[in-house]
Formats: sequence, structure tokens, C-alpha cells
Amino acid sequence: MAEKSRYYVTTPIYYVNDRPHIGHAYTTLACDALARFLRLDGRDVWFLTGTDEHGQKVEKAAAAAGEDPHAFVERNSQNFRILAAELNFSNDDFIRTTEVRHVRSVQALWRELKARGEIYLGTYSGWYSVRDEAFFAESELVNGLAPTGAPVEWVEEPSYFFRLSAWQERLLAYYDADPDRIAPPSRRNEVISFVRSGLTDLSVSRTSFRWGIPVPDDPAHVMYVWLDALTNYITAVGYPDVESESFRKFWPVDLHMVGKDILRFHAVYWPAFLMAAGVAPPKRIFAHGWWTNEGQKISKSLGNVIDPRDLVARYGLDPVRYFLLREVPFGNDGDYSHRAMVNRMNSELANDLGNLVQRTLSLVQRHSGAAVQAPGGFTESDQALLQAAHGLLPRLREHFMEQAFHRALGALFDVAGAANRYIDAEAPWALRKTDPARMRTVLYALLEVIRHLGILAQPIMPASAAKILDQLAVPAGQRDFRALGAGGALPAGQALPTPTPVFPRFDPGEAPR
Ligand code: ME8
Repeated sequence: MAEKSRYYVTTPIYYVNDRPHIGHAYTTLACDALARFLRLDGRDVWFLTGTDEHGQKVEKAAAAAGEDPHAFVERNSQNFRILAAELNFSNDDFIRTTEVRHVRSVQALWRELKARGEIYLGTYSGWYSVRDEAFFAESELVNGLAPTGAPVEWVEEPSYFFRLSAWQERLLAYYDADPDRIAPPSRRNEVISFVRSGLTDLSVSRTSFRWGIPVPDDPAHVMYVWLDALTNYITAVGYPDVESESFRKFWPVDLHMVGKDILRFHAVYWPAFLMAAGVAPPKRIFAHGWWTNEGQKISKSLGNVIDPRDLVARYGLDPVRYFLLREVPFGNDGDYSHRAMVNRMNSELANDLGNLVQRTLSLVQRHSGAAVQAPGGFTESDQALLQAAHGLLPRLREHFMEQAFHRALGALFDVAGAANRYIDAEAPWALRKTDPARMRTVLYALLEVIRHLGILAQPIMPASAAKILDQLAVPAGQRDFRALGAGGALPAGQALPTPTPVFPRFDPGEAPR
């Protein structure tokens, strides 16, 4: 049971060469929503994020800033921590690759690989892209650049190699063993065809710069930044202490969430490193899509990098969280635009959900004694609506487990839509005079539906959902998923506070900045 209920989810650890932007916020947000959902569903969750602080890219950025790399990474890592707090992320840990626990873990992994004959000394000669922190063969270059468009430099130096070529069949067997291992399916196919096309040994150390973790017993080498970075996922749960409680409990990881740019590192190199060291590989890796800004690639040189804090200042945190997970089928690429954002805020949050809550609560306030009133017998339409609300949890569970956040929100808003149609059809404001008992039943059904929507919206919009539940006077101990269904229903006689709107409309007249 304990084994079944635990869940370990990770974000990539972000490079500290730059400030956090919307892409970083997006990946961590998706993990946050999932972690919150699973906790409310009674699971024992460990949610990890952090920063990737070694390597040439960071070293160069520090030099360009005229700073010592230690001070530079300290300051920039802090920006990611601040972002996590400002976006209400519920991570359980924040790991930095410059921490002692991590250096110890990476060196232990290296020793293990070395002892098992998986690493050997040779000479690397080929191309390297600092921006991608990746090696490329001549044949992979496109017009003299990395396939990502990044510049490359020629590297020729002594290097340790990992015997990746020996892992092809075992990697294919690992993908085959579980069709859900890599998602979405299109990405899984890409990975499989890459591995099928043959693997070459991977350079895993460098001698031409110093900003990295020294190779044990050969300090002229520092470790390849990706070997260093990927290991963070096991460091955080206690590696090399594989008998520790946390390692036994949380490894293998349930989900590595990444952007599509770094899938190969996670789905090919990382499982191979782990299997080669005798450690179980990840259960699942999800590679989500790429955001553009008003149709354009987001890049520093175009000057269109979106700072998530600016969005939050402008639209509010929960609308931004909602937009990011609703606008794009999770896994696909997406485009941020002011128009799309305002559209979601006004037509869905304000009109569909906000209005439902506001209309119902105002009626209760004005015509139903500002309290929950016991219902009479339920009609078929009452029952249909209540059943739709009661049926949400299994549907959402399925969507969250597949990381289909857009579908989960779609399901929630389907029920909000049904409740809006119900309130229009039942017209409780008219029943007030003709049949007050029936009005009380209708309002009761609506309050129950809103209670379900409030509880289930918590993973995506924690603060707004809390406001909804506050207005229903739902006690703190009645907000997890055990309170869903008729068992946790609002008690008759419960007084309700004066309602205030939860989702204000955004004035579309305001010009985009
Ligand atoms: O790659 N749209 O760090 P990184 C969506 N340190 N997501 C985006 C995005 C965009 N436009 N831009 C960035 C690294 N991301 C390594 C990871 S893990 C062991 C080491 C997100 O700072 C997305 O998750 O370049 C992407 O994979 C990640 O940021 C890259 O962050």
C-alpha cells in the first residue's frame, strides 16, 4: 500500500546562466499541479525542482557578467527559488548541483560506473555546442551549426567515455516493456528510432575548463555537465545511500517532466547511466511542447522573453496558472498572446465559473437566509447534475495520470457549463415566489456542485479554489478528495459569508504592453 501510494515527480534543473522565463515556469507549474492533485488524492508525494549550476555555459555567463562563478550561481539560483514561491509552487525540495550532497552522489555514481567497466579513457575529437551543452558529429551539423541552430566549436581533448553503444538493445527492451514509458507517443517513437539507428559512446568528461565536478582520481577532468545534472534526481532521494528510507521509498522516480528539447538526455543517456550503475531507470518521462510569444520563438536576441512575474502582476497568479495549462493540449507547442489570455480569463474564468459561483451565492445570501438549506427530494435534473459532479474525480484522476491537464480542466468546465444551463433552466430567482422549497433544493444542488469544482480546482488554482471553498464555509479538513461525493456534503444550517467575486473580468480595452 505504502509503495502504491508514493509518487516522485521532478522538473528539469534549470541552468543559472539566465533569469527564469515562462518556459521554466510552465514545466514546474505542470509538476506542481500534478503534485497537488496527488496529495489531495491521498498519495505520498515528493516533488523536486532545482538548478543546474556547472558547465561551460554557466562558466561563460559568469565570466561575461564579470563575476566569480560561485557568486554568480548563488545569485541566479536564488531567482528560481523566488519564482517558485511567487508562483505558489509546492516543491518539497530544491536541489543545486553545487551542493555537497550532490557532488558526493555524482562522484559515487562515477566510481560505480568505472568499477563496472562502463567508463574508459580516450580522446574526444568533434563538435561541441556550449548553448546545448552537447556533442555533435560532423554528420549531424546543419550548415555548420548544431541541429538546434546553436554555434559549435571544435573540441579535441582527452576524455572519459561512457559505453553507450553497448546499451542499445537494453534501452529498446526498456521502452518496449511499458508503452507509457515515454510520452506523448510521437516523442516515444522519435526516441525509439534514434536508438534503433545506433548509439556511439558518449564523452563524459572535459579537460579544457574547470567549472564542474572533478572526476574521482583524475582531477584534470571535470564531469560532463549532463552526467552531473541528471544525477540530481537520485541525489535528492539519498543516493548513494541506496538503502536509505527515502531512496527505497521514492526510487525509481514516477515521472521526469521535461521540455522536448532535452528528451534525448532523459530518455536515452539517463536510463543507460542508471542501468549501467545497477540502479533502476525512471518509470516515465513526459516531454511537453514549446511556447512561442505572439507567434514568435522566444529568445533573448528578439527581446521577447516573457517574465512570468510580469504576467502575474498583470493578470493575477491563478489566471496565469489556468491559462498555461488550459490553452494548449499538454504535449503540443503553444502560443502565448495577450488576446488568448484575456479570452480565457473573461469567457471561462469570469463568465463560466466566476458567474456560476457569484450567482448562486448571491441568491443564497439574499433569498435563502445566507445559509445552506436542507434540500427536498431531487428531480432527475438535480440528480443528473450532482452525478456529473460526483463523477469528476475518476475522470480527473485519469487525465492527471496521463498529464492531460487541459482535459482535466475541460472536464471541470463541462460541469460548470452544465450547472450554468441548470441554473438558467431551473430559474431559482423565479421559484422564490412560486415554490420556495424547490428553490432551496436547486440552490443546494448548485452549492454542492460548486463545492466539487472548488475542491477539484485546487491543484491548478490553489488560491482561487480556496476562496470558493471559504465562501462555502468548507472547513480545512474537508478539502481533500475524501470529502468529494455525497458523504462530504455541506451541512444544512451552515451559515455562509457575504460573497465576493473570485474571478474578476479583465478589461479588454487595456492595450497590450
Ligand atoms: O536544459 N517553452 O536547462 P534549461 C516551454 N539544465 N518550455 C521551455 C521553454 C519554452 N519556450 N524554454 C525552456 C536545461 N523551457 C538543463 C536541464 S535536467 C537534468 C538539466 C523549459 O534552463 C523546458 O522544460 O535550458 C526545457 O526542457 C527546460 O526549460 C530547459 O531549461
